[in-house]
Amino acid sequence: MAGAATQKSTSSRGKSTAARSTRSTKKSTSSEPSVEQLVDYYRDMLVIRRFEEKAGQLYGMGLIGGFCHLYIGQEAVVVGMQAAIGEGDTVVTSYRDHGHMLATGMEARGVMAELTGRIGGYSRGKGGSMHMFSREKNFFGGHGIVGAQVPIGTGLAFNHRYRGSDRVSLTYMGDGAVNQGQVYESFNMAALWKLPVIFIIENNKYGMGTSVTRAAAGPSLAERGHAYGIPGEEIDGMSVTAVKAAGDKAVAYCRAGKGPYILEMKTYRYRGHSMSDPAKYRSKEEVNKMRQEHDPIDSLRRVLIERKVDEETLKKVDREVKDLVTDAADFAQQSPEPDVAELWTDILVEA
Ligand SMILES: Cc1ncc(C[n+]2csc(CCOP(=O)(O)OP(=O)(O)O)c2C)c(N)n1
Ligand SMILES: [Mg+2]
Repeated sequence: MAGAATQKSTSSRGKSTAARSTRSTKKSTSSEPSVEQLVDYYRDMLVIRRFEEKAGQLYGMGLIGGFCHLYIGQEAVVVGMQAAIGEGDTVVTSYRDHGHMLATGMEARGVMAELTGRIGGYSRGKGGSMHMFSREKNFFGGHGIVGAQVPIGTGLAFNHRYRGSDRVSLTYMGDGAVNQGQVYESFNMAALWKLPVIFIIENNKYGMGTSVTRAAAGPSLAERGHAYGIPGEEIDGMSVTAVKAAGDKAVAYCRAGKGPYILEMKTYRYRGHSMSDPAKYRSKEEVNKMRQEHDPIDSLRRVLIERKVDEETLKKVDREVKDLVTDAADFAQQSPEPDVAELWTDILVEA
């Protein structure tokens, strides 16, 4: 994903700009990130932030229909975790999935065109915000049923183990999803068979309008695997470097054949649950305090300046990201809607 904005793509979805795939092909190392890597993380988080802001605008203009769950505020989680994995590792998540797709290197054009229901989208305009996939980037969705992706991620880990590879499955879920029964069936099987799956709980403090403190028993979601012998850790999910370090450790554990790992990422979503959210369950002050004191992008920008990255370099990144997102939005609006005949395609695969 690094260097995204300056690369050229030759796929049908993004012929000119949006190939954002170098990150997923890079071998990650467990050492401290270099300044160059930190700039990559900054860029990658900014791509997600600006993409989501644009998606919010297009939704407001009536160009996106149906559900649309923005990831603004949570960017450090996917960017840090993606930096900890390599070629062939798989990713699956819920409906709050735009950031995950961009982080795996899927093209901004194809994601935005899917949001707007156009033929240039990853599901040819038929899946929308919650239902996109990329075998090429090992992204397995995009799932609207809360918790349903967790058995799928466990199955992907089973596949890695069955084929004798050392690949890992990143399986993301929310703080609300972690109360689902199927999550514990998955924990049991994953621990029993020592499957290489990292269960990443994105604790953004709310499941729709319900605070995690009103919905979840027990002291910590990270400890939810305790009964199965699955190690778990609470991580500062607003710090990309903390996420990367935790990801490195969990990936090494899984690759060594020791079984699953749980990472509870303490994070926060700035926008509503979806686009229609009265936001009566939390105060503006709470949101503003998070943005001002813990924003993952602003904090990394400060670190970069301390590390002597000059303002001009960062401004250049900002401009490149803006151009990438503008290009994606233009592409999405120019791409035609799917033909009616498309209703009969992609329904059944005969193997
Ligand atoms: C099985 C099921 N129950 C309820 C819903 C409705 N629903 C959609 S999102 C959501 C909240 C989930 O919250 P969380 O897991 O914390 O994820 P977040 O939205 O915060 O990313 C609910 C209850 C659903 N989609 N599926
Ligand atoms: Mg939540």
